Amino acid sequence: MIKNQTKNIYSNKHRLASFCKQQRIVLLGSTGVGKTSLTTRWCYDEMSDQTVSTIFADEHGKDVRLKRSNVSVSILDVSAIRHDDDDDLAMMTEHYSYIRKGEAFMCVFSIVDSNSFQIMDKLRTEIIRIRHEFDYETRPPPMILVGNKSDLSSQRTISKEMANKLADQWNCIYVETSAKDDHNVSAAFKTIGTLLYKWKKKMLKRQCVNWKHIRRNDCTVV
Ligand SMILES: Nc1nc2c(ncn2[C@@H]2O[C@H](COP(=O)(O)OP(=O)(O)OP(=O)(O)O)[C@@H](O)[C@H]2O)c(=O)[nH]1
Ligand SMILES: [Mg+2]
Repeated sequence: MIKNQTKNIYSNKHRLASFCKQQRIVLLGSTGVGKTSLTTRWCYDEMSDQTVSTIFADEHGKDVRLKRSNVSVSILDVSAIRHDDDDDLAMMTEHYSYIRKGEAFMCVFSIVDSNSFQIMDKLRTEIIRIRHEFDYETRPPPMILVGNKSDLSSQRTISKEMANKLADQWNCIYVETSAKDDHNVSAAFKTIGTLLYKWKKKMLKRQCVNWKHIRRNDCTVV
């Protein structure tokens, strides 16, 4: 029986190790901020000038090297989150399920669209609330703030200072990107991927401490 328990412990350990090598990153934000463009730029080095709003969500994948490991990243490019007349988030049922599916989040706004920036704080609060309801995790999930369309900086309405201030309040990183010029796009995905990788490793470590405890208890029984 003890042999079986030890076997289970090792197979769980193996499962969790592979769990670290699979990631699901979700992009969220208002319409037209460039969520799809960032995704296609990073995954396929392509970007379209046409505006075609995403319906529900599209999933894309890419294999990357992170922290000397091969990691398979799945990206969920989600349809726009709208705000209602009272400036609250008007989220659809699907958005809740995408947030439950996600492990790390890129909150994207456009530096030339103040409204898209205005919803960021409410969006983060919702993500944390939904994740907490889903898995009782008290820590906020890995998240970064992304200001896209940096190539249009002459028309910017959101300054770097404003965005950095919000990121400081969230205790997270702010990255300014341009899907059009391929500026900082890889950096943004690498940043969120690394955060998630470390986050999962920490989780794995916590789990290992529990296993050691179980194993010690097994020995006492013997
Ligand atoms: N100048 C500039 N335009 C961009 C950039 N990224 C996206 N766009 C343009 O902005 C428009 C909207 O881009 P999308 O990627 O479709 O935006 P989205 O956030 O996916 O929009 P929804 O699917 O409606 O939520 C398109 O016309 C893009 O060509 C950028 O970095 N710079
Ligand atoms: Mg889209």
